[in-house]
Amino acid sequence: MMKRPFGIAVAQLGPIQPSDSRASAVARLVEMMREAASLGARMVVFPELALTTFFPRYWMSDEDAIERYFEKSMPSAQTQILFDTSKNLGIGFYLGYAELTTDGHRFNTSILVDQTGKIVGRYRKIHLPGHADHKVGKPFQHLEKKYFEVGNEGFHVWQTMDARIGMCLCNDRRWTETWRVLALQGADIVAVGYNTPSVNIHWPEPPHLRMHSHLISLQAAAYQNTTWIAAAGKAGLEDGCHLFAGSVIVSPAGEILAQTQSEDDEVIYCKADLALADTFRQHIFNYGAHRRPEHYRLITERTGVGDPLGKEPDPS
Ligand code: CDV
Repeated sequence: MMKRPFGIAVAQLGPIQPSDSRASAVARLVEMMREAASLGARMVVFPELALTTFFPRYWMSDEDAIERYFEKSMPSAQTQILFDTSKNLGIGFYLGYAELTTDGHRFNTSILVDQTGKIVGRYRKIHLPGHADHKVGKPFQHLEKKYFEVGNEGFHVWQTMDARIGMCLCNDRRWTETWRVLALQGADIVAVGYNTPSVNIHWPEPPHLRMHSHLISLQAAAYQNTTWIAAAGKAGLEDGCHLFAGSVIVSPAGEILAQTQSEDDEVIYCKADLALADTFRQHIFNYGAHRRPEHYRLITERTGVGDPLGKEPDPS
């Protein structure tokens, strides 16, 4: 089978403190984009909410306080340099940010930008974790259900940069359904940005299990869904709250081929052969030959165990 080489880079971010400016975050991203291009990458993947601190940890009721974390346009004056650099260097990118639409809706969003600096795809996060109420007494909050609406545009794959590239965001990576919907659109690569606190505020989960479930989710997803996965985290101590690192590039065999070593800004790179996914799709995971959707009806008929759609209480 003909090789389909594609240089993938993942740019992990170290912490962004609440007092850090957008300009300083963007400057860090631009520097990593330059490094990714010098390594030979066609695309660089940045984290979820990559322009600010992970603000869903804060209970805020003042609308102005909330809005300052959101982007009203993309590109914006402050992010334009990312698009210009992308075009100048001929490298595409994935970027996560908080989106405020012109009619006032708020989403946790990522965009896919091609090597000419043009936005070719947008994804609005569907599996929002956490809660909408103030959990008084917890060390921090996880208020994605308060600050964001559930994404309204579905999971998609875009034909761009000689590849089929899909997007999802953070918690989506833990859900089988995310990956299958992308796989059935023929995703060669799925980009995923994340911010994962090392502490679970709901139960005393050992930190090593947190990392284990992150990696095993990505490795199993890549293998079972015949895709390369490029996962970029924001890591380190943000305002006293620790986010784990573990940014990785995973092959369709489920192998981790590159992984960050630090909790800082760090670029990892892999020269992927997209044809490896084609090989799996022709044999063990020839979906057209082997899938039996007539036996999968419960997946779309039920939300939770045993109950019809929408009847499950939210345990968070
Ligand atoms: N930003 C996230 O979606 N974080 C979740 C946490 C809350 C578990 C994650 O799945 O990593």
